[in-house]
Amino acid sequence: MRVFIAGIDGYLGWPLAIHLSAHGHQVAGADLLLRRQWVAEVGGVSAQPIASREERLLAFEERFGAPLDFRVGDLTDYAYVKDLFEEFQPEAVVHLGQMPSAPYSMIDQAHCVWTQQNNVVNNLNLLWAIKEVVPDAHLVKLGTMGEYGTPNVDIPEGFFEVEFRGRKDRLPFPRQAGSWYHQSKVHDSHNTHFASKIWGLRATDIMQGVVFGTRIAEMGDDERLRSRLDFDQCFGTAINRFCCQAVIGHPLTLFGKGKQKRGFLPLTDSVTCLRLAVENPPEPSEFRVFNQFENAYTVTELALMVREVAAELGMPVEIRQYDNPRTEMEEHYYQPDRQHLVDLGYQPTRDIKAVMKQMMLDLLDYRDRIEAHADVLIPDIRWDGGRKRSEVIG
Ligand code: USQ
Repeated sequence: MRVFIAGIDGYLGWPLAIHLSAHGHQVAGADLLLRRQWVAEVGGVSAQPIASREERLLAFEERFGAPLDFRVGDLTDYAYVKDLFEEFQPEAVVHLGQMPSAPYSMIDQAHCVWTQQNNVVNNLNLLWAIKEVVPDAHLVKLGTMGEYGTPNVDIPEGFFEVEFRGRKDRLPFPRQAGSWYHQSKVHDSHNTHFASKIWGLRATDIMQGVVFGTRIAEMGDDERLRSRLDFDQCFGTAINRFCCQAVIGHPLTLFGKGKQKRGFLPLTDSVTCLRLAVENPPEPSEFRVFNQFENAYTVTELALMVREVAAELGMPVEIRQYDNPRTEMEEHYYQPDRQHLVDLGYQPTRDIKAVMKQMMLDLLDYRDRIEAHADVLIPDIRWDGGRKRSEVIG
């Protein structure tokens, strides 16, 4: 299948390009390489060094025997997107090309507005380009489990049956996002649903949990094919940060009580699920929602697992509570469904400690790099728009 990846240079986009190519799909993609800039802007660095675009393309061609069509360009420029689609004629479009960090979107007015402008506009451009150029193509849109927030009831996959004043309907499940970034994804869900209704578009909205991992099997041992792995307060997510902290003996940073519960999944599960969505398109006019995660864990459960695996590798590490820079519930009910992908053949990786072990073994080679940037491990971006470094509270 001809698959276009918007955001092909990112944490998910690059591994997905490799995974889809290894499964015989013809891949093309675009990226403005902004992730590299954002991480530098917040003082971070990828723990495992990532190759330049040119080196990645060389390594890709050596591995797959054919070049990868990876362009540098801005998805908020509609003429650019339309031209690309006219040339490539995608059958599926996977949209991963957005600003993905909650803290980054909370820095100040400029970062909030930029995040929403970039994310909402580029999704609208992809929707319009599909409508005008390849109306039968399927949009696989990366959203987030964070769109739902943490309601005190079970979370279905996008829709639920409601009975109100004696009448029944199937309605979108409420979205109660927790950051300006997560809100941008809520706007995208609404816009994508609307486009699918009025234009008959095929769309899958992926509510993905927090991804972790340093590699997928198809990367082999070629370091130029490796994914990035961030650990700063904006682009480093919980398990990735904990593994980086463990290898340098820095305390694992639980925010607040540490009883926040989220869905998590290994990088390899993420690319597998995206491929399953691509290979099993919905009908025209169908807007379907997949909740995509391996399992739900509290951050304390994850920190305990990371500590246990680190100890097995001879690296003792403490777990500490820091005052929470975010406004979020620190203890709550959390029971999301996750059936649609399983129905398509998703078999979740069960041994996530084995993934953590692989991550720490990979990261051990880059201890010095992580240590040299250790100050980015303590958050200071506050949800009230201020800046204050978190302190140890327990
Ligand atoms: N947390 C800690 N310690 C840390 C880092 C995070 O306790 O050092 C806590 C946070 O307070 C939060 C939870 O872990 O309660 C998850 O935070 P995160 O930074 O791992 O992930 P989040 O900000 O929610 O965002 C990430 C990705 C985003 C994606 C989202 C999926 O950056 O692109 O949409 O995960 S989800 O969380 O399901 O919304």
